Amino acid sequence: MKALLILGAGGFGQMVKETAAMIGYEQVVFLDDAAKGADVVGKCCDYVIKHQEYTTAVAAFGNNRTRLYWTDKLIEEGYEVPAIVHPSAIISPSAVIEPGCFIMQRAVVNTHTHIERGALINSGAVVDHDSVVCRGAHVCLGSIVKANCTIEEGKKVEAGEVVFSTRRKIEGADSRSLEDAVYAFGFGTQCSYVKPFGEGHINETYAVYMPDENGVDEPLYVLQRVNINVFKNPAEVMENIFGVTEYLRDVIRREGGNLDRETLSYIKTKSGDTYFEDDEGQPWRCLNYVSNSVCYQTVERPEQFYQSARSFGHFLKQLGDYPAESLHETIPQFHDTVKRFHDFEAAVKKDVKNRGRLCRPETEFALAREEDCGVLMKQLQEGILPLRVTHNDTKLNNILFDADTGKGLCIIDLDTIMPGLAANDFGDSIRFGASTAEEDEPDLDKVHFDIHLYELYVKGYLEMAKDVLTPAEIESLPWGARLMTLECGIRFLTDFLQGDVYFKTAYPEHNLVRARTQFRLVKEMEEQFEAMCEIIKKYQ
Ligand code: GN1
Ligand code: MG
Repeated sequence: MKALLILGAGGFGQMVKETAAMIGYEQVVFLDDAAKGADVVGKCCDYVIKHQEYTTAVAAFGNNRTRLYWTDKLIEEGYEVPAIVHPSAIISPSAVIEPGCFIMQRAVVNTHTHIERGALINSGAVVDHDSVVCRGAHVCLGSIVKANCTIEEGKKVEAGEVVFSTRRKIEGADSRSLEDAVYAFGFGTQCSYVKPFGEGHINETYAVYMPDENGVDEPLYVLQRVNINVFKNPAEVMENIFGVTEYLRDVIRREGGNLDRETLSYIKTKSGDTYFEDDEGQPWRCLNYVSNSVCYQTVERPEQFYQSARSFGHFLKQLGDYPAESLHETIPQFHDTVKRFHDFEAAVKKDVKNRGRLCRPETEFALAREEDCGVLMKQLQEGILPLRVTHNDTKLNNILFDADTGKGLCIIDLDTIMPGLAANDFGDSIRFGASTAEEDEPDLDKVHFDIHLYELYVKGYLEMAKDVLTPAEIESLPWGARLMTLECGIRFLTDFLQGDVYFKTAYPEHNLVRARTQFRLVKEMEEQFEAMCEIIKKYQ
């Protein structure tokens, strides 16, 4: 006969007795120091001697400390101490229920919860997923313990009370905004730490580390605070990005490619928004970290540059049929070189920081090239060049390479995807990658335009994009290189004059140093322009 010895014959003990009968105990008796009755077979201290008669016992006291004390005594004595679960309670198969617990009528114990020994989940209470109810705690009638909570040992959650999870401190999340963002995207419980990541000049980027199946911390997501000085309408930026990346997924699926690695994949907040706005009104977004990939600041091996050309050419092709008119212009007139020139002129005139005197030769260099600035804009206005879906920031460091194969893998930094000129995307790649030095190399003797790298890029780019581009577009490519480099130099110099309000800088002349490298490249491209055009013809 299945028998149960219950310590405590008070009101709660009686509830446990009824429940025990419902779950198959044929004989139920009590030990109690005060209560009398036919089913009270002794005092609590008789539990040792009663072990000869009964093998199974529980401690059913409403008082938390007493219940836990006697539960431990029974376990120590060698009793089998079951958890008593009412048949109407709903327990997730993944929940862990330790010995000596009581889960009463219509309680709900949800996924991945842990109910430690001697805890009591009373009638109608809910313990939501991933919560822990520690030893001897009592979750009272009709109360709610929300997801990811910990109810401390011996604590009582009052009837009808609602418990919200408290946050744990996340290493590396030094600002409130970053911590809020980690929680907004639902990483609060699993995140091990966050760490600054990437080399962009505009946004603030962090990698989010979490344990993998083996418990080793790996970067799994990327969190980015979008710079609203630059991107005034983050909702539109994100609409573009979701539209394009989801479209690319379909293209990659059709191509038989790897959906997780060949395009970025963005994640919505827990409330389903494309980005999270922190208390300061700053937008945060989240994307998948592309594993086993590398990013280069300069061309280390020519092959890399060739691969990047193929990737950007391929990107243009993949988005060939994307409805360009559905894209928002996230930064109006972004590569309108004529407008950039006028902004520069205005900055020279105002000279708000009195820095004009520090950059006379550079200013002269730019002012002498007003006419050049209009070359491609004019062809666009005349309908000679078409608008396409372009990336508009095709630096080498906006591509991830596969760490094993060295092949171009994934185009990143999609904030400026807008309708634009193919020549500008081509040109921006040349500006950054066909240089022998980094964008901010202070020693100009090291900065040269490398026409061999240029040729390699032309080859790779046209291999992929030749059939899509019109003859006029192909012919416009060398101008794209000159003008994107000139434009970028003008932008750096403008920002220098305005007091470094746009690009992130590490020291006061940083933008001036950057402008100088760009103008050095422009000068060398001008000197070799004929050869640049000949190379295009060779691969056309
Ligand atoms: C900026 O964010 P990042 O570093 O990839 C800039 C580009 C410039 C580039 C110069 C939105 O790109 O236009 O060419 O710096 N992006 C924006 O390195 O202005
Ligand atoms: Mg970037």
